[in-house]
Amino acid sequence: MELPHHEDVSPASGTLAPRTWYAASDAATLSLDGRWRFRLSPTADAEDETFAAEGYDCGAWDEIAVPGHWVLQGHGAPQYTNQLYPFPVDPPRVPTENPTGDHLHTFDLPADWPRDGEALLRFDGVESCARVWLNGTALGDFKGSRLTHEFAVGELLRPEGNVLAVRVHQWSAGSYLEDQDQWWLPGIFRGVTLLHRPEGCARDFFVHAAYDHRAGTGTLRVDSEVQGRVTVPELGIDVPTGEQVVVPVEPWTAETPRRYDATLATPGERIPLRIGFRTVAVEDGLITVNGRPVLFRGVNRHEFHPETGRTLGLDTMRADVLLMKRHNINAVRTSHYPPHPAFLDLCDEFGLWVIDECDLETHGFQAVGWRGNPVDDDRWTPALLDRAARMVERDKNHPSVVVWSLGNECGTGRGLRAMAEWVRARDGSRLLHYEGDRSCADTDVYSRMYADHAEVERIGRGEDEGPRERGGLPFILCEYAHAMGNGPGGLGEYQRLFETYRRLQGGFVWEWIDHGIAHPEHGFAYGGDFGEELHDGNFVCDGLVFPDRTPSPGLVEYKKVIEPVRIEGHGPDGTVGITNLHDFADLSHLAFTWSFEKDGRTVADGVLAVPPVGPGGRAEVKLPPPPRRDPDAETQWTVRATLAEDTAWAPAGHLVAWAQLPVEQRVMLPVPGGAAPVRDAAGRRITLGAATFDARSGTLLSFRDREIRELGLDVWRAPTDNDNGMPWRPEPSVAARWRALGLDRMRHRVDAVEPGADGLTVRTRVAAAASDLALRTEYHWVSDGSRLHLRMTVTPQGDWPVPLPRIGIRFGLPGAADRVRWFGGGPGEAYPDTAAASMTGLWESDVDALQTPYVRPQENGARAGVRWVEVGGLRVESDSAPAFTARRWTTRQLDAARHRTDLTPGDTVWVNLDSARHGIGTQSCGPGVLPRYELRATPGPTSFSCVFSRTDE
Ligand code: IPT
Repeated sequence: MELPHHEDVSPASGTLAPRTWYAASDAATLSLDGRWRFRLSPTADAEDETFAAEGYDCGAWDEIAVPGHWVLQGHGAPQYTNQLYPFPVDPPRVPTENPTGDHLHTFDLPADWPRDGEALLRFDGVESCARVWLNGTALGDFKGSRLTHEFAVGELLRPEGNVLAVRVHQWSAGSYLEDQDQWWLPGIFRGVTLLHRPEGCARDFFVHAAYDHRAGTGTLRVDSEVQGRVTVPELGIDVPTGEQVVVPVEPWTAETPRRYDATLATPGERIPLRIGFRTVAVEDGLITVNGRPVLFRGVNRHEFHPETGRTLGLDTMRADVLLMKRHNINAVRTSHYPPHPAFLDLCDEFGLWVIDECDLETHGFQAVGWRGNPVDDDRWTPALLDRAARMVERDKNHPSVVVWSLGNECGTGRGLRAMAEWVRARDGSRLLHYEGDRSCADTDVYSRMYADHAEVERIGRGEDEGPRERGGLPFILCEYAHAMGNGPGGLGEYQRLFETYRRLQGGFVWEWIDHGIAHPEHGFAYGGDFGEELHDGNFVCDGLVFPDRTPSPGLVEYKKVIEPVRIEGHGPDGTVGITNLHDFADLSHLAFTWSFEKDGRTVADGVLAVPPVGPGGRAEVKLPPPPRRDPDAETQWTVRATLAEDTAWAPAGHLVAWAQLPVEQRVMLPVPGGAAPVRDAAGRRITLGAATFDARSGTLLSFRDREIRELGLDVWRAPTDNDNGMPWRPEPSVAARWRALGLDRMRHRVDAVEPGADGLTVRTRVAAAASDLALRTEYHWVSDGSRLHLRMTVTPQGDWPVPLPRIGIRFGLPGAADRVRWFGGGPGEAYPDTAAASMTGLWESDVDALQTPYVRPQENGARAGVRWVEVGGLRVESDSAPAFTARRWTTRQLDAARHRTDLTPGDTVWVNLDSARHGIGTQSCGPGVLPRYELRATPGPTSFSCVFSRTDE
């Protein structure tokens, strides 16, 4: 049986050979983007092809925006799977149920459209395949969703009433090659353009621009299919194409993205070029650019917008690049397909190293033991080579692209080798990456994903086992630090390894953005919210920015961890070590300042003179003598490095790096005392100073007329995505073990309420049904009449087999409690292993702004290292620097919610003060919490104390 084109493994018919993507200065182009007519059918052959014929009446059809995905425009629904194919695995066949979108667009040529030359019709992205007709004539068909395809259409064009017809199937043989972890979103999702091509146009050209760091010279040669001249006025270059020229230049790097304006003039057109000179190599087992090893502080970027899916405007691409640059990120892996070409222009312009990845992933074959994997089946090799060629040819002239990646998660096979050989033969000036083949037979770098710290350290030391060829290769983590929900934890420890071992050249956090789809009921939707039969839930929301591109705490943490300048204090004499961690830039672009703070308030500040240390260099500078000592205050230095001048990506004053150097800690809080507990006549209440307790349960009821609810030990948190672990792993996650022990349903038994001369003691046993494990808790209350002091001691009973989520107190403040002020870590949330960016200071917020809007609700929003906090008229001080959260819902409600919109504020603000917390880790895909951040219940006991007073009297 002959298969229809969409089920055929062949990549395309009728399309032109791939070539570089560019805009010519004097060529006519006509964007065909806009409102198109649209008809959706349930199967590939429900409708015949007469719609493509001339004179077809599409009056009854709908309208749709092109570029766009029809499932985000009211036709059908998106579907999310991570690794599994959402259809039976029977390559290259696809299901009969195959949503098919017919598109029609009528257009006129502009009056000044040139009559000479040729015209091309260009599609920059169609998922998953297209068959195209112009004015009733079939042009051909193609697959390769995130790749550019062109047809020659000159002879078919007429001045007016051109009819473009495109049939798009959601599923095709190509879908087997596009099993990336993301929403399945069919449609013509990138632009459609008509390009005039004058006679004598360049068609394709290749800019070879290398940099010799020893000589300080650039070597330029532009190869062009059609002979022409290359001019670079600033460099005095004027040479024919194909001729090599060597001149002194400033090189391009991601830190110093220097480009030279140039022109390629062929007989038919003038093409503006922006040339960046740089040389990428592996030397002595290290990735070098321009002779220097580089460290990738990277992210994996999918193309995503919460309203338009993978259709991105230039403003969105720009927003991504600016956000990355402002957060010290210097590298992007275009996971897992070539991005819109305009994104690479931005990377060239602003400076980001790019791993450009081919549109290839066959992960779903893993579920069937890799049987039939297309990358190991010669029938598919032409399709693989087509994809490799379309990426390399389209993107070859971008200086930012330093590495080609064959694809992601395809297992291994001959097809990958064929791709590698083709890519190397075509472009020897870049490195080759593929993570899925541990032998590294075809790659220039040893790349892994989610390896834990200990293994990365072994690799760094060169102590890892493995094939010999791999031993000499540089190492990167192409994915690590899974940024799903609260986290990732453990970033700082990875960075320390990268900075310690030369072989470790950095990594790429997974991933840049949460793919939550804007939804009227759910806020942001994730897998399952569209009724998918098979889906992977919120695993699609694992980014450093929320769907609307607001930075998550994870991004703020990453910015701090990867800061390109390390500021360290050395002891009391006020010497500060400043290390320049840039690979190319010296420190002259930064301005350093110091401030001296007393209890969070700046009492003096000034400029810190730092020499323009070169890359890798270090300087020791001296802070001024500290202002007068004050034993009653906590004092510290804060040193900041900010941009000295405006840059293309941030204004002068933008904070790049900082550090705080503690000078003096405050002496311990005095424990008030004096008041004796008094039982009321009815024996129902006990008063202690200004506090009232329930005489039977020993529960604090009010303090200085402020009602307080349910104050007591709390050990539970609404599990984070990392607590919940990898859904596909057989061993139970830490959250599952917590629930099995009943930590989410602990009950408090009152064992004793003991008024005594020095205060009130309450003893409880906190335990869950069906378990003999318990936490014996003693509350000791004392008061001087106006302030109230609590000392809580928790002694575990039995052998607790899991770390506890938290140990602390929880209480409810009914009524108005909106403003929150604190002295401690801020402004954002921090957990034990995500606390690098937490800056000690005086902070203020309202309760709502304390919540971090993770797409799937979970533990969030804790502020760490709190010396005191004021909320709802209450002030709580502690010298054990607890963390606090304040919410208008309970932990139980937070735990039960699936979406943010499930959370409705109640009339009580629930406050937690934790003396100890379990870390976050990245076990949603990767290692769990490092041992030093685990909260071990056994051996105890632990104690915590704090002092309550009022703020509003
Ligand atoms: C890895 C994938 O490469 C990536 O696309 C994404 O799915 C990520 O995991 C998790 O979010 S593959 C995984 C099996 C390690």
